[in-house]
Amino acid sequence: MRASRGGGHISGAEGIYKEEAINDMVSLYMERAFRHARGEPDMLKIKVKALSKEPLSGTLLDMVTMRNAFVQGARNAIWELLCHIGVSPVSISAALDIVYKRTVMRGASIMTSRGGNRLERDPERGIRVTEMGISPEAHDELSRSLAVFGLDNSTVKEAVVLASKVARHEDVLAELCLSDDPDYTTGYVASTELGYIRIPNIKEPGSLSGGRVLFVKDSVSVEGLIHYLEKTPVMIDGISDVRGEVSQGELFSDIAG
Ligand code: WAQ
Ligand code: MG
Repeated sequence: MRASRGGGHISGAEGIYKEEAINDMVSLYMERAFRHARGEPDMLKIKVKALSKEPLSGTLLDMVTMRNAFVQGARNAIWELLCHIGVSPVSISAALDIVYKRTVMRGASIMTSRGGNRLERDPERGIRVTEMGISPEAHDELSRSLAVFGLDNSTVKEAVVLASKVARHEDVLAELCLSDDPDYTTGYVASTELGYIRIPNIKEPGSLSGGRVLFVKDSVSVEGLIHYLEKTPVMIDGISDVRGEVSQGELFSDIAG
């Protein structure tokens, strides 16, 4: 689903569903688009497409929430986490400019981890990750784990499924995400190595900025990566560890250890 107003991005969503669930999903997506905090769309597109091949299987990233009260603390944590993963200062700085900018892209930017070069063909649009889903069994297990922390909602579940598909590709080192929803101020840094790290207060309430940056190896074959992100179905069928909130000290000592 994609909703826009005057060509500007309002809302988007995608998933893999059983045929009998499609009607319900289409209504849910429409409801979501027409009640979006970014405003009322003047165009809504829904595409329903049969999978062209059997999905690859994937496992969810481990999840944890970092305790954080201020935007500056979030920015510092993003620097530390991405540096640890091996992303260069030029790339981190360029990525922060993208996700904190007021105008949002519909998709993600693909950035080389060392050089900070953007590889998406259309830098205004970005690359939309599609064809990812979660099996009903893994979904129910994830819901139960998240419910313990009051996090059993579609925003969190869709984000971790997307991040798990992205991280699964060997050329992806990390992902940075800020919701573009003015009311949603939690973002994340994700990587195979560190898992999915939720960062509260990553932006000020009311802020219209948001975005995603995928940090890739400088040697990436970009056509292959884009094909994977847009056209290779991945079904998450294994769930991982879900932890609650931990202090930054605890998190960074776990990472160092
Ligand atoms: N593929 C690539 N980029 C996307 C996609 C996609 N499928 N969906 C969204 N984006 C980009 C786009 O630039 C949006 O402006 C930006 O990401 C944010 O999208 O654990 O809600 O759908 O509490 O607003 C993360 C935290 C929430 C969840 C993410 O993103 C949690 C979120 P949004
Ligand atoms: Mg949004």
